[in-house]
Amino acid sequence: MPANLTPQYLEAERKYKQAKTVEEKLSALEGMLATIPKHKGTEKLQADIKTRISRLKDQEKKTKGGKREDLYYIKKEGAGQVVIIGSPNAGKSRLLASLTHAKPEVAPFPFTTQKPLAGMMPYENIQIQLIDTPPITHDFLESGMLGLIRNSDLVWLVINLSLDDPLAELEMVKKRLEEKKIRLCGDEKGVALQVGEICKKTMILGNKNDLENAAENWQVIKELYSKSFSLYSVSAEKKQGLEELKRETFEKLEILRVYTKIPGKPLDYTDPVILKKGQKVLDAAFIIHKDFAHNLKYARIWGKGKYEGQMVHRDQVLTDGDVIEFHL
Ligand SMILES: Nc1nc2c(ncn2[C@@H]2O[C@H](COP(=O)(O)OP(=O)(O)OP(=O)(O)O)[C@@H](O)[C@H]2O)c(=O)[nH]1
Ligand SMILES: [Mg+2]
Repeated sequence: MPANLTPQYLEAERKYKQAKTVEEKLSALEGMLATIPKHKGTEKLQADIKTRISRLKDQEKKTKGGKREDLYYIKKEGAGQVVIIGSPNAGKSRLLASLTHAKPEVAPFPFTTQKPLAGMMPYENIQIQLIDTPPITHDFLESGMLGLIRNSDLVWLVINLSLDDPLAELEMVKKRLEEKKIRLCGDEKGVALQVGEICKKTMILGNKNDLENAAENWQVIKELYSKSFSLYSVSAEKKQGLEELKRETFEKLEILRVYTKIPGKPLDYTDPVILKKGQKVLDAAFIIHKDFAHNLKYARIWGKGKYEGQMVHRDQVLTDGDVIEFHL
């Protein structure tokens, strides 16, 4: 039977032939495996690729002693950390490039991204950290991805709406993570989890909404998922829907921005203290300095639903935009 190899496969094979490092070779082989037509005529070739992958992985372990995992530890910066995940070619890297100053490689073939890359997305007067990642497929899920996702504050699951069956990709990614005890959760309360399983707050992004098929595919995904998840249709390329995406991401992160004022000193609106919804006056004082918190007598607050300069206790719950003046 003829193999009928696709241009995507041939492109991945070309990358493999040019690859110099183990990392590049592995990534190219994963690309070949993801794009090879799956039928009897290619079975031998598929097995051969899998063998080469496992040999290279062994070699990598021996020479690096697991260092690859370290690439996946990214220190949190800014007001929250969002990990961008999805299947190959979904537009994850384009999204990072459109929303931050980072310069990821973007290309029309799968497995372009080989390791995570962070960028800072400005939103009003704060910055939110976005992390672009290598793709997830049936055969490929870097182990470092699991820690990265677990440790993040929010996940964007990016789906390529121009595919014939984007729903299958969405479900594949969810399932692959569920096998590793990470449940991508939407807005539903009280999700029943398995022992050891964690729930990670997720927004589903239908990308490439500028292309054909997108509207129809989006309708199908909406019908099935809009009850349980927050869904956003965007075009990373044409920069459509990105403002709303930023606003909703801020909401999902459940962040509070408060401005602290020291009596007699001017107020600075450019550098808010970042807290989580539900946090109190005392938590804001702690962030400034622990001595501040210990010596705090009371505070005055300006903000929504309060009198101007209202006197409050240390356990007063804060609202986004509050100004606090500490009295020690
Ligand atoms: N028309 C259109 N093309 C897009 C859009 N977003 C990304 N692309 C194109 O889709 C291709 C893949 O984009 P990438 O950002 O590299 O995809 P990725 O998800 O990072 O892919 P991997 O790194 O392989 O996982 C590129 O040719 C992009 O220019 C979009 O919103 N609309
Ligand atoms: Mg990429």
